[in-house]
Amino acid sequence: MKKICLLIAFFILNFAGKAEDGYDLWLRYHKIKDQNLLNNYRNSIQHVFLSDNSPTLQIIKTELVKAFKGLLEQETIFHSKILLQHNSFILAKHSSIAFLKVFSSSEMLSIQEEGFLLAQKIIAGKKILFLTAQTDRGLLYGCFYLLRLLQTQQPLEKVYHLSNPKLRIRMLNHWDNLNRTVERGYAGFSIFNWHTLPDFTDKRYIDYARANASIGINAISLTNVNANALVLTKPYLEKVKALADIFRPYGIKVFLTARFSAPIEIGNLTTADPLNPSVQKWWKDKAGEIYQMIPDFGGFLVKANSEGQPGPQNYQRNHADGANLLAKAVAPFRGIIIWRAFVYSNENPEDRHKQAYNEFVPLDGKFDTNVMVQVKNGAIDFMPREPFHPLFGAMPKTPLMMEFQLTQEYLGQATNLVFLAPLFKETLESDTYSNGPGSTVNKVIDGRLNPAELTGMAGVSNIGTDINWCGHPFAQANWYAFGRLAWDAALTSEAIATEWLKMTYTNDPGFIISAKKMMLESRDIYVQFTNPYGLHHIMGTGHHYGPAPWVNNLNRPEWNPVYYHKADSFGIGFNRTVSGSNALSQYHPAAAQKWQDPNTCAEKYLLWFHHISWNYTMKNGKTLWENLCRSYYTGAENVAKMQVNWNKLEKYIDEERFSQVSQLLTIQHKEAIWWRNACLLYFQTFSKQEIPATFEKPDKTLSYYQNLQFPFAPGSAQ
Ligand code: GCW
Repeated sequence: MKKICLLIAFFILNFAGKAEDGYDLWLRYHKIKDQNLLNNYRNSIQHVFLSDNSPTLQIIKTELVKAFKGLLEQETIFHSKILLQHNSFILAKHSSIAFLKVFSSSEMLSIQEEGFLLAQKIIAGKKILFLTAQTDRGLLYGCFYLLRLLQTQQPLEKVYHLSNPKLRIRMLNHWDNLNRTVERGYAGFSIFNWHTLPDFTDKRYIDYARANASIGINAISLTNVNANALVLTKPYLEKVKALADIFRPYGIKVFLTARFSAPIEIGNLTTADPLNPSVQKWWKDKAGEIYQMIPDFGGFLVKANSEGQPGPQNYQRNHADGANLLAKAVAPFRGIIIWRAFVYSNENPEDRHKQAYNEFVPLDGKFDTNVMVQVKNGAIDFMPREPFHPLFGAMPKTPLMMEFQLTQEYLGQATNLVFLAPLFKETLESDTYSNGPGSTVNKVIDGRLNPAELTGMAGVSNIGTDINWCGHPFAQANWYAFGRLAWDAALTSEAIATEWLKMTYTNDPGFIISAKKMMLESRDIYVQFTNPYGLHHIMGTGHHYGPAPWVNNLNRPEWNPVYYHKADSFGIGFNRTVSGSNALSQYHPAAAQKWQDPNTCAEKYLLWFHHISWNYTMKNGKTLWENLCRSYYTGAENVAKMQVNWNKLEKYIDEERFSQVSQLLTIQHKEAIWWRNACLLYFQTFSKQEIPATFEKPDKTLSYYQNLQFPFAPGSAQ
């Protein structure tokens, strides 16, 4: 009995209150175990100078108290005067420490509005760690940078880090509806509780803002781009104001999605024609009303004339007319308009790949200066692998904002472990050749090629009410990676994975090496068992869950998977060369040239640009059919290997998150086999070739897979 009581006491002491449900994201402040490092940190930063005279500085103070208590198990001694007689940590805007003359004016000038400088200096034999910035926001970002150093156990000795974000707008786009469903959301309901706002402040709003600030995200669009005009009415604007007030001290601006027909729906007008003076006045008045409530309101994000959304083309006007209408309304308040280039029309028989370019390139130079055009990373739709969108590099007079998707609509949703940093990097590092070799997509968006006042990157959020925010524990890494890359796209996927793993799980190298390998390979593995060699858009209808390459009965041709893979008795793939849709002609000739010949085209894009015979000999000497089979089987085997490797990591981390990932990998493995069997059995009806005998035969029939139904799969559009 005594023994049992002791055991229970031991359990309570050690584990009580330490449930690892993932809620803390990467902001976990668990005690540092390395004693030397711990002593060193304790000694360096126990004394802190910080004047908490603004809401942001108070947030910094609260964060430091929490972090130092957790990481160092040490109370922080705050000082209201700068004391140089202790080792200490001084956080101050440059204007308040300039008299110390520790930094040169050129150093200070190189810190931009949101940047910071963290540097250790020895003054009179004492180690003084300075964090300085031009703004409180800069200090907040610097504070999270310092905490990251501690969490990832980096030395503070001689630290010198001057950092400025490379993009001005680093934004999450929520596709959250007012009824709290989330379009393409796989992590529960919307975290924005419109019913209890504005009077009830959910703690989640604060934790959400903290998490965003910790990775430099400074803008949020709260609502779905398939917009509901109601959010622009007074009662909803009061709720939006409540959120904006919470987010402001975290450096976050709020944007809303504007439904183009709002003047009709909530304004009693009979038209939304952008050239109509009453419509113009309506938007001006609406902007005035919003800015009176939310003086730093960011502006509007707009999806127009796309997938049934209203827009200027309903009135025979173009996208620039539409964007400029709104731009003029918010311009007096320094607001901006983010106008999406994701457009395609069912009346247009042209390859969907080409439609955005055709509509937008002629408008280059016609947008007001406070308009950005937001372009998805690829021309189709956030596919597991896409070549970069031909609009990048083709609109030199228009600031283009990158749109990535964090929510894994086409990448296994929340049941698959897929780390997206390699996908983001692949696009950002692609060469558009627009201004000669080396004109990467990244240089297009960060204004290095054509200087732009407005620069930005948006990520479609993967956040919901699930206790761990993102559904899959590793999906948090995609939110994290997005913020880090929006701040600095030069970071490597490996560096980001390492940081995230250390902060989220443990610094133990035994865990890091293996888990990192798994993350870095995961996107390629996903491509192998779903969309090899440039196949795309062959997923299930509506919910986009699982494979359905056979679907051919949807109203719009370009919604059908058969439109994209074009499998027939000859072969498979979409011919986008000059003998086909010629989408290749939209790329700079130097970029197009790399892809136009199937014999030299990178095999990862082969079926994206070419219709290829089943018997075509690929680089490894095997036929396309054999390689397709090999890819689907290898992909599924690789998921099995991920399972084995993950199971070896049990000893390093908490049972709760270990088991969640382990169970999800089991689902992922089943899904990989499903994709493999369904796709190969279906494509086999065209190739008329056997799956090589070395591979186990699918244990179900094609019709079994074709009959699977998922009426309640999450995330479907409403
Ligand atoms: O990927 C598609 C999604 C739609 C989405 C659309 C878009 C918000 O399936 O759900 O609508 O893209 O980006 O507008």
